[in-house]
Amino acid sequence: MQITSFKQYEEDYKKSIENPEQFWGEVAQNFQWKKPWFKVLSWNFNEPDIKWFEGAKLNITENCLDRHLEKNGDKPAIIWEPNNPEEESVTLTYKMLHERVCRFANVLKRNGAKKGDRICIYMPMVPELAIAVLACARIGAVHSVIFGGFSAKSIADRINDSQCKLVITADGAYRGNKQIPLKDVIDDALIGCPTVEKCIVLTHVRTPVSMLKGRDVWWEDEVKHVNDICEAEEMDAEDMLFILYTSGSTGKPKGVVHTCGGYMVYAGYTFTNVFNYQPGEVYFCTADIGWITGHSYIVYGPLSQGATSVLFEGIPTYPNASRFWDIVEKHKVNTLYTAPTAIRSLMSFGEEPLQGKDLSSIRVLGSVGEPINEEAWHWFDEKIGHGKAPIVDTWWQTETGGIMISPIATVTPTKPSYATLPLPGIQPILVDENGKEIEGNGVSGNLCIKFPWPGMLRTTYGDHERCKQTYFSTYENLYFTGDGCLRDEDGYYRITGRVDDVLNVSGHRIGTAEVENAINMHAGVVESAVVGYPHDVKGQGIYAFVINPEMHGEAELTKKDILQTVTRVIGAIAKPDKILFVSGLPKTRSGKIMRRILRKIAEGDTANLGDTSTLLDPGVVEEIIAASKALK
Ligand code: 7RM
Repeated sequence: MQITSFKQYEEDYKKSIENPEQFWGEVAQNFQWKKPWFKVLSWNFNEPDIKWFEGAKLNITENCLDRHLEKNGDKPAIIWEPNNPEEESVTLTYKMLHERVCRFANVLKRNGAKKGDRICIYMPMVPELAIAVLACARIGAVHSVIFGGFSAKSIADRINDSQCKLVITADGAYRGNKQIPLKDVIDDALIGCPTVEKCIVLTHVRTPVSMLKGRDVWWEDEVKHVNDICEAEEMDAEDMLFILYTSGSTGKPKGVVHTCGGYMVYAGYTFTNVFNYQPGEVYFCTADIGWITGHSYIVYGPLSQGATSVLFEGIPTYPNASRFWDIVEKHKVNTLYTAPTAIRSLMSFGEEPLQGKDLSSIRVLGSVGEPINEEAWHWFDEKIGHGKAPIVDTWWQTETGGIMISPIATVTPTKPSYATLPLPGIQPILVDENGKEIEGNGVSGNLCIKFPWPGMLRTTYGDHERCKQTYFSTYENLYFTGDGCLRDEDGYYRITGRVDDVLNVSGHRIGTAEVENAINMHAGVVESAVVGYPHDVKGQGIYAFVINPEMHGEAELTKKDILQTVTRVIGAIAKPDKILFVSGLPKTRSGKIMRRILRKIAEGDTANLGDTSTLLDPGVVEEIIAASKALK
């Protein structure tokens, strides 16, 4: 199933469009099924109702573990690199990982988990996180991984939305020179989570934690009570595999649902092709498993292909800005898959951190999460790839399950800042505001997908209508991505960024409405409006316009109070970079905030505000401009 020439890409692409069922049926033969499907695809984008590999039975962990044991049991599956470089790294072979997943799966059963139950995972980037994820899949429980940067309130909202029965966490996490008290945060969250019966706690930093009798148990104790034999639960191709919460343009994050069969096929197929993975190579994706990139391209994609996946606990700048390069040298990394924000941050340290580092193992480079600017692309290409490693700029989303538009390493000619061409099976189209298709090349519009692919979301948990409204109602019969895009003269795609009220801050997806709601929860705040602005390292920064709140002490203190509130309500990742106190917001006569104007002001482009004649009080704009210029 690996594409090795551009001609083959073109042929496969053509075939995937002319006969999608045959194409994906053949791809799916490369996986292990307990029972075959009777229909490859049935679909309806209006409902939406999408089924892939109907009737088929499988367990994704048999594809990620069992099937590799005979030939590759002693091959490394996961290489764990700890936060502290002085500590030993840990290698888990496929045999070891299989054993630990089975054992922990039995722990889950022992604690009352069954097929279909939802389990929340809130853990540091340690091997046990991958083990917990796979153990859920082993018994057919649905995992909902929550990134370690989210607050207790965010966790509680997610746990309650999907009614999780179990939580898996650790005492704490290391992040650079900081420690995060994960169990404390979970304890706060669980005060408001009546569905949670048990909490399994891994010892990692060994900080003191409260352990509630009857609810909390230690991971290390539990694994002593069970053996390591656990037959994989037989799952229907369309049974739920996991839920992953993601931000949209409305206030509340949505639980994106992925199912077993299609997701497995898509994650595995895209992994092996996009990165041109070769047996024996070491692959390093720097994402966190708390995001979709970690799900698909640290855990399921690589392991389904028998690859060696590096799992890194720390951050790019700890103990210094050489860390990634030290890891590359130490583990002889062949593929490095990271985010533009990390590249830009490391660029800012200059070349000194690269001195003496052996990066000669690198064969393929990847970028994900946000548009990559040309400067960062060239730096990555020259300084890291030494002009010899193709860069795959991979465009995709939590909702798409896997990479959609991207070069295929060693096959597709690349172009700086272009995601280039759709992968086989993907039918992108550009539309105008009215949903009319924009044909031809040298055009731009809103990016939609007009045909299903196996890895696409099936619903949003507990609210199918919301899935329909968000993705399938903007344009009839199309999946709407929320991204703007241009297609150049060569038919190459370049993603230009979100066209809705979703921000991309350091590759993290954050809804402006979510941040506004959090700010508005601060006592004394009446109203606020949040927009994004260009930020050198983060891609986008968060700019909050807040109507003069009641102050206690200096304005600067009140700003800090507001940041604290946002940290409590969402998490530190959603803290505004700039807060401007204003006496009013630019509103239309019907009371709608004109974000377009605020965006211009946040960008510092106040000369071209466009039409302001529909504003209720145009005077307020002058005041905001003056105040914004005074803000550093
Ligand atoms: C994988 C991931 C999705 C949003 C998406 C885009 C942006 C992601 C790229 C990109 C330009 C890329 N999932 N995005 N990859 N923009 N080029 N290669 O990031 O659900 O967290 O975010 O991220 O706006 O809609 S996500």
